[in-house]
Amino acid sequence: MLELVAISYSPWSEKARWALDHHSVLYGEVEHLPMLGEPALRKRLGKWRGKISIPLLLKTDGAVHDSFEIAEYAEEIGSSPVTLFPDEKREMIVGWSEQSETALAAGRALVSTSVLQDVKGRPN
Ligand SMILES: N[C@@H](CCC(=O)N[C@@H](CS)C(=O)NCC(=O)O)C(=O)O
Repeated sequence: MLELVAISYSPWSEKARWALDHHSVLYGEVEHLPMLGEPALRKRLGKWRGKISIPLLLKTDGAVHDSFEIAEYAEEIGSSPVTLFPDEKREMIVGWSEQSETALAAGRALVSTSVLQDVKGRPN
C-alpha cells in the first residue's frame, strides 16, 4: 500500500493528493509534523543527511519525492483515461509548475513570518 506523507495545510501536499486522486490511486495518508516528525521519517527512509521535503510517497521499494514527481508517478500507475500531462502541453505544464514553486515559496515565507509574530505576541 502506498503511503503519502503529507502536511494537511500544504499546497504541495494538495497537489500530490489531487494527482493521486485524479488517477484513483489507492494510498493511505500520514500527517507529517514539521521538525518533530523528521527523525522518524529519516529513519524510515534511511536518509540521515540532506534535505527532506514533504510531500513524499512511500512505496514498498523506496519513495517518490516532490509533488511534481508524485503526480508523474500517479500518471504512470494510475487508471484515469484523462492524462495530466498531454505530450503537446508537457513543456508548458513543467513551466507552470516551476513558476508555482516560486509563488508557493513566497506564500510559505509570509506564513512563517506571521506564525513567528503570533508567537512573539503571546504573553509568557
Ligand atoms: N518542490 C517540493 C516542495 C515541497 C516543500 O517545500 N515542502 C515543505 C513543506 S510544505 C517542506 O518540506 N519543507 C521542509 C523544509 O523546508 O525543510 C514539492 O513540490 O514537493
